[in-house]
Amino acid sequence: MIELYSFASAFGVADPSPFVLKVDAYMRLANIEYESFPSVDNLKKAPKGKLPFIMDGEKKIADSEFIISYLQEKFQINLDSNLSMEQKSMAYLMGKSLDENLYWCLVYSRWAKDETWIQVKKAFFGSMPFPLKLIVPPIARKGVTSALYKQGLGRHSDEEIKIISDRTFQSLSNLLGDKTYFFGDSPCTFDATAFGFLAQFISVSLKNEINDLARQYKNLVDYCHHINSTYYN
Ligand SMILES: N[C@@H](CCC(=O)N[C@@H](CS)C(=O)NCC(=O)O)C(=O)O
Repeated sequence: MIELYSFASAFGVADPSPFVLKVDAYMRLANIEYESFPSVDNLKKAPKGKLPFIMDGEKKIADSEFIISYLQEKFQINLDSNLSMEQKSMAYLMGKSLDENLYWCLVYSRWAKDETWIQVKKAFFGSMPFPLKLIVPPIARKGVTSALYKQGLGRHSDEEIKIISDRTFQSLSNLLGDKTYFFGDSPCTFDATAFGFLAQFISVSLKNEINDLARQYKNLVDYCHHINSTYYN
């Protein structure tokens, strides 16, 4: 059976990482049996120093994109058979926009904004023994905000990051329209990515201004509810 190496459930979603949740959702949408091994210590065993990775027997595969292509190949799954070449190409680029741009808005909303940091600190570091729980969180936060700055998003103002986030949510809402899934009545590979990300803003118990922006789009909220109730119950 496929083994999924993840962080651990937090904020009311199966995993606080959109990349882990993407793979988790993909396996549910594609009806692949798997077992989860949640632990932050998995990072030490991760081939690229990031989660998720999967194990298939002795094989270790890292990175959500390569994990999904591995699973497609191994189980001969094609959730995108109804999509035209143009739709497949659009879906790939849409996924990359979430992976490479919206991801950093999420990181900013959780780690840089004080209102959410307090909750994130408690969830990620709250169980650490004293005095580590005092020492580690500010060091980790500094590392993440420095990565945000180096990536570039962290150089924008709070207002600008909210504009970028909202334009992404608005675009996703326009693309989804009144369909059940992004490309029709059945889920395709992009839905795993869309849910993996949208649930991090909409389904989580965290409250902040960026999550509030996402929650203004009723069709995106309904989309998350629908996937949660269909695949996560
Ligand atoms: N390109 C990777 C990105 C994975 C990623 O960035 N994971 C983050 C969590 S959201 C991580 O493991 N961060 C831990 C670290 O950088 O130390 C994928 O698609 O799986």
